[in-house]
Amino acid sequence: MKKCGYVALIGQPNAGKSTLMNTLLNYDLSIVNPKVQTTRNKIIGVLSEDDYQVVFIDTPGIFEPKTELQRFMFEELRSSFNEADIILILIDGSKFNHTNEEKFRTLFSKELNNKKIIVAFNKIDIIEQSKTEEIIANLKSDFGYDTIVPVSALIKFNTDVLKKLIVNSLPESEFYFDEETLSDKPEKFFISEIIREKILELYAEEIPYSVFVDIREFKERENGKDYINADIILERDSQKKILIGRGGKMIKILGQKARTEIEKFRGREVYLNLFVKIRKDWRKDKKFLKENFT
Ligand SMILES: Nc1nc2c(ncn2[C@@H]2O[C@H](COP(=O)(O)OP(=O)(O)OP(=O)(O)O)[C@@H](O)[C@H]2O)c(=O)[nH]1
Ligand SMILES: [Mg+2]
Repeated sequence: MKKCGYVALIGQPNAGKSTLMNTLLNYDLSIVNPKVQTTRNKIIGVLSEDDYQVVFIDTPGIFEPKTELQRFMFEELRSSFNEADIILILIDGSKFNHTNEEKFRTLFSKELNNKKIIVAFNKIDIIEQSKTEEIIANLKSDFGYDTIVPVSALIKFNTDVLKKLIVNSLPESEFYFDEETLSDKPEKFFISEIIREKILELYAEEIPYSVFVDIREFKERENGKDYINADIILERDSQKKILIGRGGKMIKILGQKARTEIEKFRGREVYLNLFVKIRKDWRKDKKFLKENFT
């Protein structure tokens, strides 16, 4: 009998959930960035081998939602618990905080009840070994975790051991997805994420948080380059100025970087047109969020 199951990656913002999913998939599916709250949606990544299929769910690292957008992200996280056969809790060992971990356990005590839990203790490449051992011992005694695997998602250390453990814990089941399937999200979603990733890299502070990328047109053309029109939606006029830059310098760099990455992802050339628009305070706008996020 084959094995198949859903594995939700859950953890504090910046713990390395998306990095770990990409490492386990051996494919850069989910965007990664040093800024917190990079991931906004739950993103499924499917790993298929001959006799097993792991359906990872990357989730947003958000536990105390404040804006409407964050409430949406929190719902994405909460619903992932129900879908999961295994909860993979990711802890950023370099910033371990006992109080936060306790809050997380309390917040999701119901959802965690009766679930198979595996803990990945991440970023051990930048932690002293004695410190790692000390925190792991505390995690075992304070929270009753019995399976804790020290890893580095970034340098791919011990991640094979973690993968084996996950596979061993999968329920027996037929595959849920075709073996060629990588994700449940359409290509348009990943194109918008690539543009957002480049914005996260190029701009400081508030811009990445205030941006929403809408792929308005995506034409695949057999005898020519693919054609993509994307709206970059911001919250205020002042942000538009910054995004475009003096004489359009910044948006040109953004366009080039995004296009190169999209071409890598698509394996073919594309025309990419970017349009900057304002939708005042969209992060607080329930109607906008409903239309664009669900
Ligand atoms: N040194 C080190 N850095 C890591 C490791 N794993 C992830 N990072 C870095 O941590 C930062 C956050 O990684 P992400 O994968 O985006 O974290 P996340 O948990 O998905 O974050 P959110 O989506 O914002 O909740 C990035 O700069 C990664 O390169 C690791 O094992 N070691
Ligand atoms: Mg993430």
